[in-house]
Amino acid sequence: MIDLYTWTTPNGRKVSILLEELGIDYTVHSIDISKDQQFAPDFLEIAPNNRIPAIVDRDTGLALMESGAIMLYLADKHKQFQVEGQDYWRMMEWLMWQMGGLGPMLGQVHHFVKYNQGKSAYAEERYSNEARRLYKVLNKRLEGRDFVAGPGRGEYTIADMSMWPWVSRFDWQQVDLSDFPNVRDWYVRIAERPAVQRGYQVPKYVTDVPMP
Ligand SMILES: N[C@@H](CCC(=O)N[C@@H](CS)C(=O)NCC(=O)O)C(=O)O
Repeated sequence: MIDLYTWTTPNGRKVSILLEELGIDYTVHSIDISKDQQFAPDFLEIAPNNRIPAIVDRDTGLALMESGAIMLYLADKHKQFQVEGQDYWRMMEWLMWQMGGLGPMLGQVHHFVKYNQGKSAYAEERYSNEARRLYKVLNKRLEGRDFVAGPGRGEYTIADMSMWPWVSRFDWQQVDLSDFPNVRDWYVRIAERPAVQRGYQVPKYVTDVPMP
């Protein structure tokens, strides 16, 4: 049994989507980051960086923070949604690309373009340009592929699951997915999965899954 500590954000949804895809039992604990619940001492015991998501694996007692580490742990434990050999490292490469690039940069777009528009033209331009550059890179990777890693046209892995919730906020980013047709097709392919539809609504319903 997994305890999932999460909120209605892209980093949280990565893990709830994976847990739904795995079809395993888990208990959801809401950490409302708008009410500073991420700073509660009992949560800090599990997640010392005061950010969601975090998990506790009750089978082993292991507590983990950082969505990338959590996804790697769960995929390895259940031997699913990962690929093997050299493809494993390609999957890791794109997972790390998301952790260090796509997620943090789109997060800045949300701050400066959605929530604080007009405060800094420099930041709006910088992060919007960077977002478009990253979308272009992903679009190129998905040329002739269904998923970012794996043999042939690729297999659905945790690398895709890590990126998808960030792309789901394309309207916040003022990104028109028709400018990136391979990303749009990939996004819709994943959005239509029942587990993704369920995982998106954890820990509570906010909106339907956005469709381009
Ligand atoms: N690198 C971390 C980032 C986690 C993160 O930034 N979480 C945000 C929500 S998406 C958060 O908890 N923010 C709380 C805060 O800023 O205090 C991960 O991938 O898990």
